[in-house]
Amino acid sequence: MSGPASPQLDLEQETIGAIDRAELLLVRLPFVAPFGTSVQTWATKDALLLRLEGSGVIAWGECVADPDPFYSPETNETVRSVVKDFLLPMVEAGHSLGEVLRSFRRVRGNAMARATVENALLDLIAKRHGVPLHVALGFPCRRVMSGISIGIQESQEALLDAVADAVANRYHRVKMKIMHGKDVEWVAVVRERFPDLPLMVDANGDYALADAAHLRRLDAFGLTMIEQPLGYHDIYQHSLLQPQLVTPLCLDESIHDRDDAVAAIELGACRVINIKQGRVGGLLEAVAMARECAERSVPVWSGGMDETGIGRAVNIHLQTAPGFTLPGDTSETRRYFHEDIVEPPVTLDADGFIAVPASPGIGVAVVEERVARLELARERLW
Ligand code: OSB
Ligand code: MG
Repeated sequence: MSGPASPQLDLEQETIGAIDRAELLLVRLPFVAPFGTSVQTWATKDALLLRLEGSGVIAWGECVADPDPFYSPETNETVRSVVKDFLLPMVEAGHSLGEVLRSFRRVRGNAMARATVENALLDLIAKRHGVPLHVALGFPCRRVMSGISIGIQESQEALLDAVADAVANRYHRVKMKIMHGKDVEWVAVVRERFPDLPLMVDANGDYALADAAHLRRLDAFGLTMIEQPLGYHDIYQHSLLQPQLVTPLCLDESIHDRDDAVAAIELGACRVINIKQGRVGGLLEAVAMARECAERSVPVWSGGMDETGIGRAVNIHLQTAPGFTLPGDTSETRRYFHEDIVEPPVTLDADGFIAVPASPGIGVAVVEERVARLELARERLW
């Protein structure tokens, strides 16, 4: 939404207001095709959703955790427990958002749990003001770049087909997952067929520093970056690997907050950062992290966690913030789900861009009848 300049909200000062009902729901959406990484293959998206209802507004927060701790130590079950027993009890109607988020700092780690609640509160506040999230955050609308994350494939032919499809749909860049045994040769065949494609790889921590010579072979392919080659919470060893490579490193799993991002940059552990709002504790930390990175001339992009339309919309609003200068992992809904729980689905325009939803809050409508059909569990907390 562009139009006349909207009065910028002072989000910190916004009071939470009455919440009449709070529920946690677990929904299961089958993926169009299983999504494989070096750490796990997921056949369904099991999303934990926080639904808040207050003063005639319904707000949603989507947790980006998985049922398992294979990408992140947090799981849907740990998030459920932390939201229910610690975070939601800190949300008081008379408090400001700033006060609530300050009390959340007492909860160590558990960033995905904090993000679930924070994002739902931001949706609530934005909807109460009748403005889309990006306006509530203070950012003008801009079209968002698209990017696709192609999972580990059974064969090089299947990989080439998937890349060809992404190119035909005008995605701005392609990321392919790699792992031991499916790396250098697999990148080589893609690069040979698509010499000019902006291409990157993501290893999800499958390598060790001892693999440096092997990883150096990737320098031949002009990749835009190599994402998280080493351990899932390492920064130091990445700082030893980066000088051995021409290709920029990008950190994902290792970065939990602004301090991690600054440490990684200052130590030379990476030259790009993947910001997943869920992994870093919510939209506001993600925006602040992007600003810190921009001040250090480090480009960032918005990662994805195969979110339903709720989290996908949040990621799109996030990319209106300064610093998001690279295409992220935001791709069309139809690549993940035959039927999503929101309308409308994310689509690409003729130039491969994504429009920012213009309706209040997350800006997409949750179809509650579909949620009810797909739900595995529902628990009323308030
Ligand atoms: O490492 O970025 C990752 C999905 C699940 C867990 C980890 C990752 C991913 C993706 C998919 O790469 C991003 C997306 O398409 O949403
Ligand atoms: Mg990643």
